Amino acid sequence: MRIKLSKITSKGKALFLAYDHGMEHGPTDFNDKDVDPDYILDIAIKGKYNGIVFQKGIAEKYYKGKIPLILKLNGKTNLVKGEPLSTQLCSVKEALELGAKAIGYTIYVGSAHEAKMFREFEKIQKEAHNHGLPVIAWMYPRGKAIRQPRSKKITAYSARLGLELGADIAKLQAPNKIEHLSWAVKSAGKTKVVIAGGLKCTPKKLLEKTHKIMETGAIGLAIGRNVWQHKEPIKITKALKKIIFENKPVKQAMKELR
Ligand code: FBP
Repeated sequence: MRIKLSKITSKGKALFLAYDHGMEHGPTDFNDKDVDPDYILDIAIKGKYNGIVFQKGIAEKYYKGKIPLILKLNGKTNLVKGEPLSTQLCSVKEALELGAKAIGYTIYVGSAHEAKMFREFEKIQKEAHNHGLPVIAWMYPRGKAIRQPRSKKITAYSARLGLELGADIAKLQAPNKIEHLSWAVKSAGKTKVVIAGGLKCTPKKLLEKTHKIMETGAIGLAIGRNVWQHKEPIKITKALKKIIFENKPVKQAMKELR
C-alpha cells in the first residue's frame, strides 16, 4: 500500500518533537518545566510541529488534538543491561483510538534480539498500513556486535533496513561525519530519513548540523532535548524551521534567536 505522508509533513519536509525520554531515560532529562507534558504540547502546538511523539500513557492523559500524534508503540528503560530489546507496549488499534496520525517503533539494529523486533515490526507495519497510517522506525544500531554505531557503513545499513522492512520514515542518529548521511539517505531509497537531535548542544552547533543534514537529502528532524531543554523553545523551533522548510543559511536562522 502506498502511504501518504502529507498529514505529517509540509512541502515534503518534517520537524517532529520527540518526548519519549521519560520512558527511555527516566526523568533525568527533565527540569521543573519540561517534566510536564502540557509544557511540551504547548511548544509543539505553538511551534506548529509536524507531529508530537508520545508513549501511550502520556497520549491518553494529555493529548487533546491540535497537532498530529505520532504514537510510539514500543519502548524500554535504560535500567536493563545486556543486549537491547524494545517490545510492543501498545497496539495499532489503540493508537488509532487515541487519534494517532502515524506510529513509531524502535529497532535496535544488530542487537542479539533484532529478529524479535523485526517480527513485531512486520505485524505492526502491516496493520498500520492497512489503516493508512505511516510508520516511522527509529533505526538505532546497538548491542555488542555494533562497534561503530555512527560509522558511514552502519548508518547506511540502518537506513537500508528501514526500506527493506517497510518503514515510511527511518529515524537515524547522525553519523560522526554528517556528510556520510548522503549514502544512508540514498540507501533508504523511497523511505524518507529524519535525524534525532541528540544531547543538548549550542544553538549554533545545532543549526549548523541541521543545515548539513538537510544537504544530504534527509527530510528533517525528530528532535527532543535540543528544543524543550532550550530556554526559549519557540525561538529555536523557528530557527530550525528556517533551515528545514525555507532552506535558509545558518546566519539567517540565527536571527530568530535574538
Ligand atoms: P533527542 O533529540 O533528545 O536525542 O531525542 C531523540 C530520541 O530518539 C528520542 O525519541 C528517544 O527517547 C531518545 O532519543 C533515545 O535516546 P537513546 O539514544 O539514549 O536511546
